[in-house]
Amino acid sequence: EENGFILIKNLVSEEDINRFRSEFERICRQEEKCPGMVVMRDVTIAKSEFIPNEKAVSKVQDFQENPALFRYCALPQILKYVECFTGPNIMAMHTMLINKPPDAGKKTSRHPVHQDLHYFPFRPADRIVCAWTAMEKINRQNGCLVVLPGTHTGTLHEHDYPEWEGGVNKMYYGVRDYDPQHPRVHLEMEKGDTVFFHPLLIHGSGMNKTQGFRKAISCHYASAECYYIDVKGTTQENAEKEVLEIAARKYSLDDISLKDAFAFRGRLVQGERISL
Ligand SMILES: O=C(O)CCC(=O)C(=O)O
Repeated sequence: EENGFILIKNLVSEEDINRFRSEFERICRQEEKCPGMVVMRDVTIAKSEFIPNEKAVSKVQDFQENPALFRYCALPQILKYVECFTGPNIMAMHTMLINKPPDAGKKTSRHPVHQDLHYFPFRPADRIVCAWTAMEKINRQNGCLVVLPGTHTGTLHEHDYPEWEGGVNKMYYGVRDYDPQHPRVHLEMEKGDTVFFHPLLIHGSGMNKTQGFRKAISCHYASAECYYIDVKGTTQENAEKEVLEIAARKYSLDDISLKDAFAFRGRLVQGERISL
């Protein structure tokens, strides 16, 4: 209520985290492919020669068709907290495994501060929550999450690509106008610790100054009673445009909306599928 986030220690078992890690490694080695899953590379390695290992992959997104990773989204101990925000009918709307690479010296491993609601064409915001679990010890050295407590009580801000000299990763929009003096909290976490946060909370993550690949797994949930909105004519239009360009390029889909993209990848994890 007050801060817009809550951190629960030791919520996901070592055994589960190790399973997610080995499945991620299989995906990197291209031993596992599944429909809809997006495998992304960091902007600094995107154009380099392809090496099929974890060094080439910065993020795996939309793993709803991969049972080993999607298991995370249905873990009962996670849903117990999620239900406090969504109520009993729960949809998993967006999934990610983030493999933040060692920074190549251009600071591109940072994630600019943003509000996740910028990407979502559904409401109300208070019925949406993100779960983000550390897959190893995560601290300021390897680029932990940084949050601006209390910002979830504000409105959705305009987002754009930050003008960073070294370049910015695809879809890493940053919030345009926020108070740089606002207090910040760095969320240092141990393997298995999980933070739940509001989609309006301004947050990002720092540079990875280590040689390791910092891993976290995450899912955005929404109440199945949420409703879709049309983002045309709103500040979210830039995100929609880019998602639709990708859909057209990758899947030759050219008459869809952001709503269709979410309706297609959303999966029920508890209760009844209602309007999402
Ligand atoms: O894991 C990270 O570094 C930040 C993830 C994040 O904020 C996001 O993808 O929205």
